[in-house]
Amino acid sequence: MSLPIMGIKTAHMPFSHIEQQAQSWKDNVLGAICFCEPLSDNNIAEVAEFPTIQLHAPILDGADFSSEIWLSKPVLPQCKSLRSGLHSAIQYRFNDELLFGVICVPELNSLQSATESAYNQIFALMEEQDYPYIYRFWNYMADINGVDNGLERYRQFNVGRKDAFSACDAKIANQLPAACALGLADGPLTIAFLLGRQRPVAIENPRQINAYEYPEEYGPRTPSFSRATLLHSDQDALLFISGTASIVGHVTQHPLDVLAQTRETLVNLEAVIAEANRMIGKSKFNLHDIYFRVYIRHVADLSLVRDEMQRYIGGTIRAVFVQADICRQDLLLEIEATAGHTLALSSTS
Ligand code: 3EB
Repeated sequence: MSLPIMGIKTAHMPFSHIEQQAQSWKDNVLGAICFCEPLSDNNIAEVAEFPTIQLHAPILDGADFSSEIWLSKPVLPQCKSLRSGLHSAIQYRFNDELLFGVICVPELNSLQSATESAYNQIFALMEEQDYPYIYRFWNYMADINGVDNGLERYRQFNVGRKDAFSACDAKIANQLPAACALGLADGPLTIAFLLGRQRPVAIENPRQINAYEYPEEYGPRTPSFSRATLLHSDQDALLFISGTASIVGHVTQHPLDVLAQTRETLVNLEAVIAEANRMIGKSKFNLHDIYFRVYIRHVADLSLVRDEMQRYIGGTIRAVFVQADICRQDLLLEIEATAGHTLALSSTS
């Protein structure tokens, strides 16, 4: 049996703290997903030594957790240091097990073609650098509920993404990574992603129709994502939970009731967590020991959502609350989460 030789972990902090970290810490950073509003003067995405997406979204609460940093965790001293690369518009950083990348694509013709182009570039990088598995996609776009070119923009995104997947070899085309897709006030299509060489397990939610099987009323192509991806070794497990909303079956529940949507979303999160625990055969994951990112459509709903989460979960919750638009007009919030936080990966060689 192979020993774990490398690992991954996350850190959360306010945006302004990243720069102040020691060089030895920065050397292990694969990449970062940062929320800041107002957009900070120091545009870290341009100067950082690691791939970073800097998202222009109002932080409503939890600024201490507003930047998510993915770090490699060397297990043995002989682990090689991280290296960086560029591929088309992608900036990436990698070791022998993991690759974190970011890409921003301006909309020259349509959001649909920008999306297809972004995903084609990511899939080409996967082939070129031989990181065959996708663990997580984070997708951000302007005006997600707007309509142009005759189709709602989120639906255009789904067409571009699905068409890029379909054009790939089955090895990529059949994958259903964890994902989120949110609307921001402005900015280009911005995507962060994490790839690796260990096969993840795709988790679905028994309360929900699988997103890739949604009926046609939600658009001409289905969304290519699973409810969570699970990475596990003998010692450890890491769970990436996709953006989760108040959907049962394929139908939005409680369209005008943010409290009821919050509860329904938490029940969905619990269902996804229960599936992950079932898969690894123990109750490793729960709603307490988890990092949440909560996207809220209407700023005024913050205290209702936050207090309901607090009441439902109890204890101290680790969460950042940001204003963003959700991909269905009737959804008032979406919650994503990472659980496990650290993982020792087994050697693949
Ligand atoms: C849903 O369950 C809500 O298109 O990548 C959640 C997570 C949602 C990911 C995506 C969309 C996506 O359908 C929306």
